[in-house]
Amino acid sequence: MSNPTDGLAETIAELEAYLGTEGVLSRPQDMGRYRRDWSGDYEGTPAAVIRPRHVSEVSEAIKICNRREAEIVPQGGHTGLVGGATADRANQIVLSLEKMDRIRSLDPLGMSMVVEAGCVLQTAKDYAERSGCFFPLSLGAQGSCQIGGNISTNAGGVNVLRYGMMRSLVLGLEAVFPDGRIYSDLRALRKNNTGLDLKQLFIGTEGTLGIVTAATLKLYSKPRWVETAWVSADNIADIMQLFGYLRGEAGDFLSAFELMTPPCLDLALELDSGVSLVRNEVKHFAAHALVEFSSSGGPDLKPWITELIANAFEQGLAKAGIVAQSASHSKMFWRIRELMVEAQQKRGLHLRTDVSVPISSISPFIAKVTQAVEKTLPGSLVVAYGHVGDGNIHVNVLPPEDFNGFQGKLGALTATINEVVDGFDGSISAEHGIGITKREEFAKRIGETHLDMMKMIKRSIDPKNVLSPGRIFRIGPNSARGPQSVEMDPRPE
Ligand code: FAD
Ligand code: LAC
Ligand code: ZN
Repeated sequence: MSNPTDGLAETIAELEAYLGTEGVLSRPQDMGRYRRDWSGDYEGTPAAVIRPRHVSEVSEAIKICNRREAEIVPQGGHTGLVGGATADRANQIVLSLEKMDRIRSLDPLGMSMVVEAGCVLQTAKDYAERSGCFFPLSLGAQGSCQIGGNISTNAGGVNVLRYGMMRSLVLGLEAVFPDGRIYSDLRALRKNNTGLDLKQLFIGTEGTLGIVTAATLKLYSKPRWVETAWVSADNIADIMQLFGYLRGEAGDFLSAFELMTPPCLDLALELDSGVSLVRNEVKHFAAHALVEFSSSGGPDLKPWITELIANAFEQGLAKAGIVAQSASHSKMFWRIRELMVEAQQKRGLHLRTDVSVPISSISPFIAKVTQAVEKTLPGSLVVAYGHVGDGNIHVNVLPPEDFNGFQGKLGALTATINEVVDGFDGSISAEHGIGITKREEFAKRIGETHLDMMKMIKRSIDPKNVLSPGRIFRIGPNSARGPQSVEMDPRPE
């Protein structure tokens, strides 16, 4: 068995000869943003960063790495929250997709667009909009994350309720297998039942089975009417009743339903004092929902939505509420949602989780998990929020003030939260994936058959375990290259 660092310099030299010096960065001082992720929780200097410009270059580069058994970690916008895109060993080569960022085509009648993996999500969304269409994936990181990263993590976001996760937005895919073979089926077919749907191998598998290089994305009609409302209630149970009511009445017009709890507003205020306008009006309430309704045609939604919200007041489900009266008003609501995430990042080390439970269990789940966390670490702050219309809650934990031992508590807090999730038959990862962070907790829960099958697929596609090694699960002693030599400490999500 070869030593993983044997021949690394030769590998990099061969990559340089093929990709040119522009295509290969090997000096640590040139690697800033490739070394450190958005959260700042993950940092690792790779042996090199390669930046292919074309699928053929990706293919050739992978062949070189595979032949020499050099480990590759694909990287998009580096906004993933489970440590998957950061080199965790010094011998790894980061493969950045950023130079493959073209929008190849858009078909307004077929409602599809072909986009390269390195295209930033916001750029793809803007392009679709300029063409009179709509690409619905929407998340706080959309200004930085890339289509390839969204596909590899099967990203969710705030409009899943109406449009589904990334998996349901991918019609076709181009990707490179670990042996360098190119899989290309970018046909924009809505129906195609011809055997194994190979593109699914690459969606949500976090770069472990191949590198996504381009995709045909499903577009929708551009929303013509978008109404946004902020609704506050006495408790989370009422907010969930409100969800049931609005979903029943508004059906498909309901495009987002986000829960926020009081700490979320306080956090947003830390970054923007303008937010106090909203906060002061609603600060006495224990639960808030940011609700969006949209339609691509038909009559103006506002009178109807205003009536629905008024009915919710009459039923006692809402205690304070504002239907946005202008685009800037609605922007302010969404800004609170974004700022509260940013403010947590600025606070430094904290625990991020990304769990789901059945929608009907959300209220008791949040009550129970909050109690359990407070018992595990008295004085900590639970920040519960998220896409409750999909049963997906981020139960984050901020350390008590002036507390220095938080790193040492992360394992216990994660275990506490996940145990409560288990009690509700939930999932420990609803949208961010497993990466490295959740690997051990995932391993505790996965069934033997499921794990065996995943390993079998990984071994048959990547027998040398060169691609994204150690992400999602470890390949054990049966692997061609033996067990991984470095054990990672679980880090915060
Ligand atoms: P990266 O972080 O670069 O990579 C993520 C994983 O995919 C890694 O394992 C990497 O190796 C692999 N990968 C990347 N590109 C490729 C490729 N081309 N081929 C193969 N593998 C690849 N997620 C949600 O689901 N919903 C949210 O609402 C949401 N909100 C967020 C808000 C903020 C502020 C932040 C920072 C993150 C949020 N996320 C959310 C996390 C989310 O997973 C990412 O933002 C996004 O999908 C990752 O894209 P990326 O390009 O940054 O990928
Ligand atoms: C969110 C991300 C963190 O929903 O998933 O804010
Ligand atoms: Zn989320």
